[in-house]
Amino acid sequence: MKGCLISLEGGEGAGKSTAMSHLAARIAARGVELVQVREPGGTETGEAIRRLLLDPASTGLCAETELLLMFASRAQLVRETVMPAIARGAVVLTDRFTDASFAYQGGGRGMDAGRIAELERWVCGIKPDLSFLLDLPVEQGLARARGRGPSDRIEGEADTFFERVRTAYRRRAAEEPARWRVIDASQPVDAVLAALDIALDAYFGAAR
Ligand code: Z5A
Repeated sequence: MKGCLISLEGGEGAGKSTAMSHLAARIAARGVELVQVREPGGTETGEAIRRLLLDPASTGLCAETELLLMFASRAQLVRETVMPAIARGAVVLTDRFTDASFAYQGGGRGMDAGRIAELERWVCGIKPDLSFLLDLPVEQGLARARGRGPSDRIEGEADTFFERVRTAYRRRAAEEPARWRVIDASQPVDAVLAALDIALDAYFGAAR
């Protein structure tokens, strides 16, 4: 099988942590090389950028700086890890990718989508082959996420910010239905994982 990039996206409290572990186990069980990464982060440089981005003490970051730091982390990850792994035939599973910039910085912060698309072409150069969107009402997701402990800098945003993030994610999924699988993340965990299995099996079945 050819190497590929699979991304997992969703708003706050969507259940990405559980879904990531499950997807990783299912992919590895197919006997392929699995490379698991996260954004922002995933490299030494990227993890340093992540700390800066998520630290609630980073109060003065303007939207442009936030966007460029997301792409700085991504540039490093793509060159250091993602491209080499795909080239040797691995499946790369990432916890968020460029769609998160369209959703959070584009939808949430109101930054121009055309500018983000330019960065995507220039800095990144690749798109996921398959993207999962764990979708659920913002209120339900925030109730789950806020039960987890102190918020990071972005989690501390207002509910209206996360409504815009959700709208942007859903719009992207509707615009590219061949790439996206939208999963109803308001369901019990078992039902979410079963829906992921069906979509993943169908993808690998078709790619074989
Ligand atoms: N960001 C950005 O702005 N721009 C970008 O380009 C990129 C990222 C790449 C990264 O934070 C932040 O960076 C993120 C977007 C922004 N901002 N925020 N806010 P992160 O990676 O540390 O965190 P996260 O991505 O927001 O979420 P997470 O912690 O990895 O996962 P989650 O989906 O929010 O939730 P969870 O921890 O998996 O689950 C939350 C709780 O719900 C937990 O107690 C679970 O047990 C429970 N849960 C999970 N599933 C269920 C179901 N089905 N039913 C009931 N309860 C459940």
